[in-house]
Amino acid sequence: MSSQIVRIYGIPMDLGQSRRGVDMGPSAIRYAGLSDRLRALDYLPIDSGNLVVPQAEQAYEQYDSHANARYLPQVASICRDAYEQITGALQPGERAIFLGGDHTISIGTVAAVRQRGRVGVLWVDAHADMNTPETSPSGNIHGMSVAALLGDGPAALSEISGHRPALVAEDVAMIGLRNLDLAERQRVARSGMRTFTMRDIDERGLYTVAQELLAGFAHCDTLHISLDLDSCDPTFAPGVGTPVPGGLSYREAHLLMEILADTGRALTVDVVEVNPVLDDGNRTAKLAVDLVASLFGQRIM
Ligand SMILES: [Mn+2]
Repeated sequence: MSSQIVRIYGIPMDLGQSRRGVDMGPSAIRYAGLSDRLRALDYLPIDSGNLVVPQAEQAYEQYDSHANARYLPQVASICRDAYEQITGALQPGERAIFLGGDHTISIGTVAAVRQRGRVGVLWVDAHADMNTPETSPSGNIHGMSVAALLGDGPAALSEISGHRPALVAEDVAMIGLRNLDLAERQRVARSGMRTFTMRDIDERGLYTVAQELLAGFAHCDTLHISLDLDSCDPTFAPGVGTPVPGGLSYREAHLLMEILADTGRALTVDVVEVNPVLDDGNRTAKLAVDLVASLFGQRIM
């Protein structure tokens, strides 16, 4: 029996936020043994290398300080490249892993996987990434990704796939939330999307919350997991740009991935915001590899 293909794409984007080093995320995750782990699970990894992303120093020439969307033309262009490369290569039913880079990459990757049918998107994150340039306190686009996918904010971001919105609120859920701006809370509430905060997990437990979130994806063909490592507690995932205390425990994060794996429908995943410059001995990248292994079927027994 031939092994199932897993395509790997690195998108070393660091223009969507202000901490340097997240562009080294794809290398850190590869060094942590991603392909070997996939082979051990009997997959055939096919690594397409990294997309070309300009260094921030190069991109600074086109920096528009008035738009409150830092590096908007460059971020949009890279997301479009990612969208085109992924839609051109990914075959129906194939699995894929998209290595960030910051969470702006998902504007391209989610738009691409949404071409494969009704794909539910689970946003695993401490933050909602639901700002627009009008509401963002920082102008960092990594905090605008979901808003863009839902059709809000600059057209350069929201129309990557040629049709807007790339994603509808019924097809997305968020888990791990614990740090939202006021305007984001209002936008989340208006959108009607399903959210599962850390308080929900504290009160009802990860298992119950995971069953609820899966029930909400019953109408979807397959699932895409957008895994921001800042969803995990910074005590064991320190290598992220915007750590927030009180995150998913080690076992909660793995249990979520294991429950998603059991569905057999979680085919694609973003692994974003791993920053080896801020990390402690590459442990956040190693955690990322462990979580992907659980998502793709590694079991305790
Ligand atoms: Mn995020």
